[in-house]
Amino acid sequence: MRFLIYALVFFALTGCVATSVPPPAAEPQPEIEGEKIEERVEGKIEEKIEEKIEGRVEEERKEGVENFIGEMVKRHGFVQAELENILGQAQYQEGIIKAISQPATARPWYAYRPVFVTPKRIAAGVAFWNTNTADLERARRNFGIPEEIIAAVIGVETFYGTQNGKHRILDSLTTLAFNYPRRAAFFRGELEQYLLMGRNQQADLLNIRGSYAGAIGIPQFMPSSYRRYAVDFNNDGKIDLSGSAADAIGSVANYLKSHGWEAGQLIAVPAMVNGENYREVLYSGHPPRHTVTEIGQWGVAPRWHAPGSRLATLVEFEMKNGKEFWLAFNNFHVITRYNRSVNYAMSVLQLAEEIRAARASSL
Ligand SMILES: [Ca+2]
Repeated sequence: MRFLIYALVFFALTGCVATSVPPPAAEPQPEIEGEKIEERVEGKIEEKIEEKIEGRVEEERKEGVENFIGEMVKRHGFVQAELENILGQAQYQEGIIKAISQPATARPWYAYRPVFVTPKRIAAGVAFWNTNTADLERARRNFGIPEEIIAAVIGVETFYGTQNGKHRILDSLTTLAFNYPRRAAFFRGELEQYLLMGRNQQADLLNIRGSYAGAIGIPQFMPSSYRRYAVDFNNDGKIDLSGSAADAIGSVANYLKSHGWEAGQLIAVPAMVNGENYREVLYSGHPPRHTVTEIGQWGVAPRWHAPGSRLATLVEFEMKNGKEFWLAFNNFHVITRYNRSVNYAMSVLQLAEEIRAARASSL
């Protein structure tokens, strides 16, 4: 694109010189003149290019929205005029495209941990637990998820509901569904779920806010997860993940339980490795397949006690000087269903342990 702009500027300038600028006098043209022309021409061309891009964005969007509405009417019996009204109020947000297009730089663990496991986040986690003791305890009893894990997930996601995201979900989802071809299918699916969520739960689709990627409320649920796993945990007849800490707590617990959490089981323990064969059993995003005893064949051993018959996998974390290894069990894998990164899962685990320890010593 930049090359194109320069090429156009070059041609435009030569055009100008040939038609309107008088032939060079004996004295050289003051430098400023040339710069001014260049700036003017460049500005105009950039404006034109911007207009063209804007036009294309609108065209793309119009076509996408029309098709989408047609599908929704056919598939779910929505009223066309109602969808036209809602989607007509959605606003394209350039910033959302910019945010999602940024290359995901996977931060190494030694740089990731200090962002999420901080004294502030630990203290706020203790406060969150103390404020919501009864709901957290009920969630543990009903779903088998420890209080500190639920608190830590919410702590990492939104700093306990204080940073739920400022984007209108309708703007996020429509921008990504209709102006981000790379993941259009995924975000059209989420937009579909969002509309169904609005219909079934009478949610105010125009005003729900969340992340630029469409994650909603205190636990940052995408609309598909909202519909499948969110629960009305305070029994007031509606699910409100933006305003109700109780609903958020019950929903996080239900999400983890539904993804296979095993109550009372280990999450991960530090491990040591011997030789290079350990690479064969490194975590690859699948549930653990080998027992702790079997994994010993690849030179891997737990540093803390772990039952030999438990299924485990090996996770490595990048430290400033070398690597740190952990044997991770099914429950660790379940946390990665919330967010696919092992750094994420480990930060939830370590924040949880810090919250539990800090709370215990404060009681
Ligand atoms: Ca509720």
